[in-house]
Amino acid sequence: MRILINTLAPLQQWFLDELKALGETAFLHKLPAIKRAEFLQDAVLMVCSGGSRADAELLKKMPKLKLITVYGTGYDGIALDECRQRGIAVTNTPGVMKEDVADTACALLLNCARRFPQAYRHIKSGAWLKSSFELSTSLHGMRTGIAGMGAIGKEIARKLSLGFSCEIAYFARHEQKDLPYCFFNDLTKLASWAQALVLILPGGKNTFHIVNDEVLKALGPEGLLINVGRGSLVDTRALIKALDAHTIGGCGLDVFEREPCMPAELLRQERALLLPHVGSATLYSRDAMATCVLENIKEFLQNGRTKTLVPQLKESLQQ
Ligand code: 8YV
Repeated sequence: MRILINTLAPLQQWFLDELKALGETAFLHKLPAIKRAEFLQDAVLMVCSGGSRADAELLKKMPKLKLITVYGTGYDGIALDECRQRGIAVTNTPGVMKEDVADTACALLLNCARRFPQAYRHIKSGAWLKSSFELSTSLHGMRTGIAGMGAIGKEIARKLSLGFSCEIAYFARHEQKDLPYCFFNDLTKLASWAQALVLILPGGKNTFHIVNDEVLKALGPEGLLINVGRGSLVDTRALIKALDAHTIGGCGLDVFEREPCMPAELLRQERALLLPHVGSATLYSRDAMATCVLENIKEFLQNGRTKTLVPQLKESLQQ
């Protein structure tokens, strides 16, 4: 059996060994042109990562494909309509990375509010010999809006409310009545209320550039924007304009529109704290994700079912 590995993300060796024990594996980006068409023709399984693209054009070259397992939470790069039409199962790894991604969001927010990276540079540059570092903003008690209230969004809310006594409100497709937080069905209104806006919405056409000039203006000149969801959620040009004009207080970003590339204006922006998509990049989370991928593959091979089928395919695949 042939397994296509469609990711640039570093995979643990034990994970790769387990995949190799299941069949012949090949990385899409390493396949030589002479072998590519044949391998795609034969591949039955595909392992993707959260940021992988598996569009209809690629899937049409894979007539034997039966299962796509995503080594990650997001699957906005997968052509679900094509999968639904052909009965291709798609699984992801929901919830297994929630603690680490939530910790990343909290760390970005704490560092942006208290300006610890700038304070560190103040020492390193010798400036502390001449002056004290400026006063910053407390995270404690901060009005924090969370856009996206899935497993990770809930974990962010829990950590910020319990750990930093933040006042939490949220924006999502639907209100979740069991949550102890105020619900906003309008992101701009949430941004107006909030001192900080944390993004953990899924990517895709429905959320593309959902944070635009209007939302950034509503967040305001002291407002902080944190993004640990998808780079596509934010209109990057609008964000750069707001940072340069000081119409937003700062941002902490772990995801970007065209990873690993990004605009030079963002790189040199003193009030932008940037991380290279490391939210789930821990041994704990990545081992849990790999285990979930393998459980789905083995379950599928044994009885044609999966453990974590994405919700959009549950009806068509009747699982
Ligand atoms: C992935 C991500 O872990 O889970 C997601 O959707 O974007 C990341 O946290 C990364 O893409 C590796 O697969």
